[in-house]
Amino acid sequence: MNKKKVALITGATSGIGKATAEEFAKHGINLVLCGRRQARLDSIKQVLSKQTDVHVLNFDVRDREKTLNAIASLPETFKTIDILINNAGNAHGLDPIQTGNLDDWDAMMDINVKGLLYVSKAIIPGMTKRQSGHIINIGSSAGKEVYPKGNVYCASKHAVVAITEGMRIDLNPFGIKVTAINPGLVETEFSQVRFKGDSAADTVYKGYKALQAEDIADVIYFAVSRPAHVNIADVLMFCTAQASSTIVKKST
Ligand code: NDP
Ligand code: 8X3
Repeated sequence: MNKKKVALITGATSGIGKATAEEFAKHGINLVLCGRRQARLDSIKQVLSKQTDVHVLNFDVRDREKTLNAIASLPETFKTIDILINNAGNAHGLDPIQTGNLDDWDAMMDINVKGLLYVSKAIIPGMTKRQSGHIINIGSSAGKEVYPKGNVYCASKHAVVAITEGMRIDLNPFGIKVTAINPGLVETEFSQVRFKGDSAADTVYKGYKALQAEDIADVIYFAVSRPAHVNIADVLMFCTAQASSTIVKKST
């Protein structure tokens, strides 16, 4: 019998990460779920443990030591990470560069870029040693094009796309698959975080049907369930109403 795979998902407490955990659980993939909101980690674990084995880790990906220590602390049964979903991240603010907020800039570069690197640093040595594994980085359409006021968020996601390509090149000798999934507008808590609870968040997904977190989870599962010789390298996903970062067909 094939051993069950283990996936580590960052940002599993909401949105795309949570939906991916649910999709993986349905397919019997064991889960290491990461995030900062312990109550959510606990309740998701309680539900998904009915379908698969679940371990939770609470750490802020900005904290290098805590990130490395949390992953090093994994119990033996969860230590072999076959699939890494680097998903934790957000936009903070939507401002022209000339009035952008330094704390927002730090948050986006520290979480979306450096946090992804810290988590990867902790996981990759096991994959290179075993000469197998699959890393999926959640980029964005914002990693493919820049839109007004997107400046630093777009930079962070362009960095994710570049890091993904770099990983695919450097990890090629080890037979490790590396994938970037780049969604456009997805209806999650993303805009509540970006607009810090401001009512501006309420209008982002109005007047059209945005992608849902489950749509991204479907594609992530598709990527991880391909045969050994197939790597889905890079996916750009939009809802039907969206043609680019700035063109969205909305009802009036
Ligand atoms: P959500 O806000 O719903 O989820 C973000 C997740 O990231 C949460 O689980 C949150 O968990 C975690 N997270 C945020 N900051 C940190 C941190 N410092 N340390 C650890 N975990 C953190 O948004 P989405 O699901 O939409 O976003 C997931 C990914 O998808 C992000 O990388 C985002 O950039 C990307 N994306 C989103 C799109 C969208 O339109 N929604 C489109 C394209 C890409 P907790 O707060 O518990 O730590
Ligand atoms: C999230 C999509 O268009 O809000 O990465 O930047 S967008």
